[in-house]
Amino acid sequence: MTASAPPVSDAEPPRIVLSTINARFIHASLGLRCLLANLDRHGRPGLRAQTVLREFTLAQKPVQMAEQLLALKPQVIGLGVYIWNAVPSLQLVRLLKALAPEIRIVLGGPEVSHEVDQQEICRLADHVVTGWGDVSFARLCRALLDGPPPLMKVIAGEQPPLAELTLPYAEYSPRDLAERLLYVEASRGCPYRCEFCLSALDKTAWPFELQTFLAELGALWDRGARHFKFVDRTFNLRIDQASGILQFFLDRMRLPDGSLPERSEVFVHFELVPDKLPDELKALIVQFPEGSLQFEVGIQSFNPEVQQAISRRQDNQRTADNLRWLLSNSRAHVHADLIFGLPGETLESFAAGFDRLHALGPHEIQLGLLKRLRGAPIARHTESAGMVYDSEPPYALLRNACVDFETVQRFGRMARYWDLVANAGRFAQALQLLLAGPSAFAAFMQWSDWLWQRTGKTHEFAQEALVDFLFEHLVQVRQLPEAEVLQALLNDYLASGARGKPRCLAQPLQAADLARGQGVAGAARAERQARHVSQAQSTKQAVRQAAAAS
Ligand code: B12
Ligand code: SF4
Repeated sequence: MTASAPPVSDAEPPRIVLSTINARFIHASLGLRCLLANLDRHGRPGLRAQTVLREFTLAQKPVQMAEQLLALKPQVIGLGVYIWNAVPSLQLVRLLKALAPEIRIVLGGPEVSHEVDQQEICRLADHVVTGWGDVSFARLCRALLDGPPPLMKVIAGEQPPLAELTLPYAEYSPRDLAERLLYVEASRGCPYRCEFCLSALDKTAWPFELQTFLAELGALWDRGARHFKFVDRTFNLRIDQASGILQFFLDRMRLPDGSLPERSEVFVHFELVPDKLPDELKALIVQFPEGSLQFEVGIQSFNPEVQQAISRRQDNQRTADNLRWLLSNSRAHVHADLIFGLPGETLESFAAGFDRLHALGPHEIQLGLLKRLRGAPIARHTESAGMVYDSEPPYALLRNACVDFETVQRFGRMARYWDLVANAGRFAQALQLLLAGPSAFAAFMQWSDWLWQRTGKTHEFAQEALVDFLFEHLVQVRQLPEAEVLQALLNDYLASGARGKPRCLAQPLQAADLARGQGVAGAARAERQARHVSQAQSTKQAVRQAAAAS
């Protein structure tokens, strides 16, 4: 059910169902809400009221999705297809076509917007809308329901001036507002041409009219929304627009006396172009309270030759200066991305880039493996750079002329362990010991290779097991003083609030308990307080992590 339109009544089943499979429940589909919001305006009055939204997650089975969709007995099912749901979406469409071939299946979304004729899912569907769907889906539905029937199977999505679109934010339900990360967009497209990225095809960016957008944001705020992720590819492209948005949030966070709080329940996530941070933006950024602002800063590679090969324009010096500024002057959580496997990037040059980035001290470094997205211009390097990709989504690189399969696999494990040990933020002190030396990358790779040999797994590590493995590695392999290692692990473990019993910390934990002199009642009180604080923080923590996932 949505705030803007009444639900379809029991007596009158929906004629259209819009559906997609989100990565997780916390991610609400903005794309489908855009389609919903424009049905009346660009289809015909009354279409919105004949439509319902059904979102699934990757944890659900396609057969159950099919059951739920078919129970609605619609005439048209529109399905949003993305790289993360390409496989279950194909299974779902197969089931729907086998069970109810009379239902018109319309596909849309980035995964089916390119290489249409090479995809089984597109062959099975009745229609595929490529690119933007806001206007074209509405028109197609009108034609499917009222006639005359459309002649074309594949329809190039029309991109109207943004002012002609109805914004989708009233389509967020009260439950979306309370429990999910709200995606919002102040602009579409990107003027840059980084060849690994689908937005490279846009060639330019178009802003939504600022006051109209802020009015919608204000309405969301008034309904209680506090967690926002901007999907703008380049938030700081237009400084006047970015300033207006930052000012919007600052104004709403102010206390009655006009000051800003030290901490805030508000959470806003933006993607930044790293080499563009004028003073006007800095002056606003510094005012944001702790925990309220998160920036995703795409670095991808610090190697100028690689940047040139993939047409990425980036001033490395200015990027480093801006990151340093953000980390030392603002309270924003900074999350920086690197991509492994770009054409011309060797393990050594990637390591140098990682070390350079790590030295700047971002809160998180996201280590991604290159993927060949359908339609992305990087395909032009496939032969010349010896790129071999997995043929299954997400089409990850398997090897290229610079890195062999074994190295790619090593990197994949390292990235996974990096998430567990570094990005999870539970080993601040132990990480310093682990990464010490001339190259943080080499040090972490050594630990990663060791942990893989020792355990043969990359998942299902309890925190306590990681503590014991870190102890073993730091003392036996790195030969660090046992007392120093234990102290670091103990401090990290206590700070994390975990309550288990890592073997290596059995004695120190007992001693710490005694030293704190906590009686049974004191310990129980402390635990209750900890539980209370952690419940209050958990929603925001989940939102922060979901926003950082990319
Ligand atoms: C939010 C998001 C995610 C979320 C998931 C959200 C969810 N719902 O579950 C998370 C963070 C999990 C995620 C992960 C990844 N993502 Co992502 N993500 C996005 C992001 C930032 C926003 C999507 C959005 O809301 N856009 C705004 C809406 C308005 O646009 P839209 O969704 O494209 O919808 C329009 C059209 O596509 C179309 N449309 C959509 N659905 C339908 C349905 C029908 C019936 C019709 C007719 C039309 C239609 O009409 C809509 C309105 O015009 C986009 C970038 C971007 N700014 O779009 C990338 C993007 C979708 N992601 C991308 C990629 C590559 C990834 C990753 C592989 C990245 C990685 N880690 O390497 C992973 C997936 C990992 C995996 N396991 O496979 C690519 C898409 C590739 C693809 N073919 O799908 C994008 C486009 C980024 C890019 N520029 O390259 N992502
Ligand atoms: S990586 Fe970022 S800057 Fe480059 S084209 Fe994609 S969205 Fe634009």
